[in-house]
Amino acid sequence: MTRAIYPGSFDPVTFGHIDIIERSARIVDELIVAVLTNSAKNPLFSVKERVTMLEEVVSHIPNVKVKSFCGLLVDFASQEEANVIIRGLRAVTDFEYELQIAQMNHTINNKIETLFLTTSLEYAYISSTIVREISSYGGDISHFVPDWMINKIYEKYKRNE
Ligand code: COD
Repeated sequence: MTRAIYPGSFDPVTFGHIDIIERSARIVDELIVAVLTNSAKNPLFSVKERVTMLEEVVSHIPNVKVKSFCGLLVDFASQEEANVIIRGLRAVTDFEYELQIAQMNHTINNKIETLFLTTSLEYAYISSTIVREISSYGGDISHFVPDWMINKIYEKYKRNE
């Protein structure tokens, strides 16, 4: 049985992430989408909010669970008895960063492999950073996130005004 972890910040989850989740859930037996809690970034959504949004997003996929983790990713993977880490690749810039992390994780625990899925063309340009930037100016984010998330994102900026 293959159990995989798809880790990330997911602040917020986008169509790019959802595409990677749906495609990797078809490849592995069990997928755990894992939200990092010890991020240095100043997040827009709390970890609890991100987990709740992800749970909504994956509710139609039976072999996917959502969890949060702190500490090292490889330690969390071992704890969950997962031997695969899924990552999405958009561009060469992603590749350089991802290669370094994958090699480092494999050095720390050589039982864990990183599997890269290339982004679908229609989502290649989407990032959580771009969604936060555009929504902070009240711009249209309907091409990047599910409809039910749009007001939740705008609300965050209204509260911060
Ligand atoms: N299309 C395809 N893939 C996408 C898209 C898109 N449009 N957008 C994002 N993705 C992919 C990203 O490339 C990434 O693979 C994944 O989705 C999650 O992206 P983010 O931005 O939400 O999450 P990251 O990259 O900030 O997550 C970083 C981790 C939390 C995984 C990393 O910091 C980590 O493992 N930290 C734990 C501590 C640790 O073990 N450190 C050692 C490794 S740095």
